[in-house]
Amino acid sequence: MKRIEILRQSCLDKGFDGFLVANEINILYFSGAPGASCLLVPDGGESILYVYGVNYEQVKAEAKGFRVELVKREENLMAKVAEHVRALGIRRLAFDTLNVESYRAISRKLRGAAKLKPQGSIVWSLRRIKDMDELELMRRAAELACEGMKTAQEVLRPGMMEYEVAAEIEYAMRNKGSWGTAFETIVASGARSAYPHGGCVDRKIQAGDLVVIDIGASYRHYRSDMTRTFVAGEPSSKQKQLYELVKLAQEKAIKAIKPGVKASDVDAAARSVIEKAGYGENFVHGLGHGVGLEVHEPPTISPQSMDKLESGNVVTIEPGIYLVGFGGIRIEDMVLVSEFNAEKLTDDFYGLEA
Ligand SMILES: [Mn+2]
Repeated sequence: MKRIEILRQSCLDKGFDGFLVANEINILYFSGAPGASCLLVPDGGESILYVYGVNYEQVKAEAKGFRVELVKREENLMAKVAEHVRALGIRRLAFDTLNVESYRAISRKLRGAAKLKPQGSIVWSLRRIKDMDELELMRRAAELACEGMKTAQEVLRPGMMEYEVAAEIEYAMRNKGSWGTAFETIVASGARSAYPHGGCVDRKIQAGDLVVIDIGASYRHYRSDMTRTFVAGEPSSKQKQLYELVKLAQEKAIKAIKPGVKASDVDAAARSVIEKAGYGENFVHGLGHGVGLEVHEPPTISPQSMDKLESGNVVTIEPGIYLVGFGGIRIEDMVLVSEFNAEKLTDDFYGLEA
């Protein structure tokens, strides 16, 4: 399997002869199947997936090209892994993340046979660059979010409850093939739209309300993330003016994207537009984040970010302005950083008026 081979090469380059993958999303990334509890990748030969009984048959059916080890209820997972590390002669074992308990358990069982070192960045250097297979799934997840958003625009009207709008969105995404939502759907209306994580409650949407809708689909474990802001009814001139400002900030940021650019510079491209208009204090979050198997993953696009954008990154660009008591406006698209430009994976449509 290609990803495993890249991991092996990265290990070799850094002087490791084995990698223990313990984070469940990382295991999914390498094995293609959810449900295993650990993945041991030696420098040659078969990689081993460790699976408890509850997921054993599913992993055996879905993960191709692995040795699948059943972990029995009375067995200790880390003791079993340590036994194999010793048997395979692994001396320098890198790992992604282990909780304190697991780290202590495996160290105790290894009794010095192998040195353990955290190297989560090796996995992230792979996961942040999406391969062709991943991009296909991410495009699909993005399309499904667009389907949900189109539905939101069609159904939204004063008098609806926030949860009713969410139900229509989720039904539409599911009905088109989404495996689930990428996260809890946000439909935040009126003054609640000023809360970036306003969720979705039993509030009746009023005429003239700003409604921030932040949704994501999931397709074959890949996620999408997209936000639009609507007004139920006629938008006011202040609502329109703020909307145009956020839209301009997003456009400036997307134009600033190219391989090698500092993520903090992309953030600044959007933030400066909002600051100049006097709303700098009201843009209360970073500009964006990577998306993939998780809805928030590296790279991070914020003023403090040390990341650089690279070809193959999929990131969100989501400026916002939030005025307590008045409401909020956010526009979020998923963007693929490619060799020459930034490609939007979510549809290029805007809908202030519902
Ligand atoms: Mn987001």
